[in-house]
Amino acid sequence: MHINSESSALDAYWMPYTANREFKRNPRMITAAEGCYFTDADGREVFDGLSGLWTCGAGHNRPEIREAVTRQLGRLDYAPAFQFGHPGAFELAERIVDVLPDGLDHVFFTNSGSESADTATKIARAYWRQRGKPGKTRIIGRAKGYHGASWGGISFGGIGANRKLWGQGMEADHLPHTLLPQNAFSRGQPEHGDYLADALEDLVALHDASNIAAVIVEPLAGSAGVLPPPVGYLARLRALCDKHDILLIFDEVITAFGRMGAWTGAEAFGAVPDMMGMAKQLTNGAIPMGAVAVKGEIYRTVVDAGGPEHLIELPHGYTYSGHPVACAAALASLDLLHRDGLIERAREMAPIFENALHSLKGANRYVTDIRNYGLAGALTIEAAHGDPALRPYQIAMKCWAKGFFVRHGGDTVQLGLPFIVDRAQIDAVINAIGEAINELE
Ligand code: PXG
Repeated sequence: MHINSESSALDAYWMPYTANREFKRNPRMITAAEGCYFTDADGREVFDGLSGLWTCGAGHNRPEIREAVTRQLGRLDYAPAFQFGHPGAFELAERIVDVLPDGLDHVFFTNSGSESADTATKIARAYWRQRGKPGKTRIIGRAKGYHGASWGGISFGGIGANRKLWGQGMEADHLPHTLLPQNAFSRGQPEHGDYLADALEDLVALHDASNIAAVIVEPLAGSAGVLPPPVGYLARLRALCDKHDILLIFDEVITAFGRMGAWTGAEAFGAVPDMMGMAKQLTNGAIPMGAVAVKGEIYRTVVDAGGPEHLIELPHGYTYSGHPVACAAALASLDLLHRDGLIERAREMAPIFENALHSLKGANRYVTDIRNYGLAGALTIEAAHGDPALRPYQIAMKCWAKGFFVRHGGDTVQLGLPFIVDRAQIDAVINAIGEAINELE
């Protein structure tokens, strides 16, 4: 197959979340990866500034994960997920619980972040029904939230571009987002905006808490362009959910397993949800897998109300829930995070990254905001002729040409550095972004 010029060879594949026409005219084909670098079809090494898609913090092609996957495939390739088990899934659930805040002590496996968001919100409704409150069905998300591409995710998600094509979704409401102009260029958690959590009171006044099942938010909004929570915001949201008997779900698909310089966003920001969705870094991106952790009371309520013991308590799950090969990859990945101290490493590198990223303030035209936490960061770029997406796209393409993969999304350029990144690599990617911005028309 010719991958550079013969666009007809690229026609059949309808690529996800991709500008298909542009890509097929200008393919960026990745053929190998090692550590912090991709190799492209021309044999160039390209620095991976997003850890895959926030997935590969431990670096690419780690032999420990590769070997665990190979071993597992040689022993047990698949076991039916329903009504039968295999040891890896039970071990992994325990190992996940070990690194989560106290209380989140049961784990349901999915295959993606979207399925984790769907699963958590379905469990929320099941929980209230089994507690004798079947009216509590409404799910509240947040503007600029991203919870995946399923009907649930696009409904309680809050990114307009991901919603407008589809029309009617499921019922959902949205809290206001936390991107305040007075917080521009904050380092780490912004100072202003904890009061934005109080908008939940308005939704309770509108619908009554007897109709509300759960609030779902990302502790740090990722896809919308790295929005760390204002100081005190998540604690305030937690207190309001407690006050009104509403479950709080953290979507930690990007934030869990090290990106925040802590095991979870809950740990980093000091607020514990009732349920937590995970994916991405769980297997270091090597095999698709997601998970939802829930508090014991939620598990017990649903399971104890399940009727006779031979009946299924929660008629929910996926053929590949807890897939043996995914479990093997996740166990090996968790081993690596522990053994190599990669959570601490991410925490140590975070201030170095913060300084480098914020050096782009003022030095460059068009940069209207810079945000960061842990090893996640983003720049907001001024719109060109009313098109907010154009300059971020141009910056990302210029970076790619210079040998750096950075993410462009909406009016932002985003970075999610590998936990194994070093100072020189941080400086190099920041310099490339700075140059790219200065080269804009
Ligand atoms: N929740 C959150 C918080 C996410 O970030 C999903 C759910 C959906 O996960 P799946 O595995 O179903 O795609 C995500 C995914 C980006 C980017 O660059 C982010 C995601 C996916 C692709 C790109 O911001 N997040």
